[in-house]
Amino acid sequence: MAPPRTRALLLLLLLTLLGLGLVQPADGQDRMYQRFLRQHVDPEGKGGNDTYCNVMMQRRKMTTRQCKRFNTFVHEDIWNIRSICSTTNIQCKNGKMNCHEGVVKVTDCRETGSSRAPNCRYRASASTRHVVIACEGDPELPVHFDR
Ligand code: 5FA
Repeated sequence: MAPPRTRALLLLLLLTLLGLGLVQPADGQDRMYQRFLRQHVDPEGKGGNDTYCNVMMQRRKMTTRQCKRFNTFVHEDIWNIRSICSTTNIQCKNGKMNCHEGVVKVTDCRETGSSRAPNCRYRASASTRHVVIACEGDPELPVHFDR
C-alpha cells in the first residue's frame, strides 16, 4: 500500500484529470450516449418541415440558454444507428479515428437569422444522406454526431 502522501497526490492527479476531461468515469460514455439519443435520434418522427425543427429543438432541450445553430435528427431505429459503429473506422473532424459512416434518413435543422432564444426558429432540410458518427466503449455506442 502506498504511503498516505502518495495516495493523496494520486487522488489529486485523478481529480485534476477528471476536471480537465482527460479521463472519463465509466458512466461518462453512457451520459454521452443518452445525450446523443436526446439530440439526434427520432425513429418515429417523419420530420422534414420547419415546424418539426422548431418543436423538436425545443422539446429536446437545445434552445434553453441559446439556440443551437445546427442539429440533425436521424429517423432510423436505434439498432440501425448503433450498427454504424461496427463499420470501418474513419477520421472525425477532431482528428480522432473513432468515427463511422452510414446512410440514414435525416432532418437537418438550421437556425434562421431572425431567431432569438428561447423562441428559436429553424429551416428544415430532409434527406437520406451519408452521416458520420463517433462511437465509444465496449460495446461501442454512438456518442457524438460529427457531420
Ligand atoms: N466529441 C467531438 N468529437 C468526438 C469524438 N471523435 N469522439 C467522441 N466525442 C467527440 O463537440 C461536441 C461534443 O462532442 C463534445 O463533448 C466533444 O468532446 C464530443 P464539437 O462537435 O466539437 O462541438 P460542436 O459545437 O460542433 O457540437 P455541438 O453543437 O455541441 O453538437 P453536435 O451535434 O455537433 O455534436 P454532439 O452530437 O456531440 O452534440
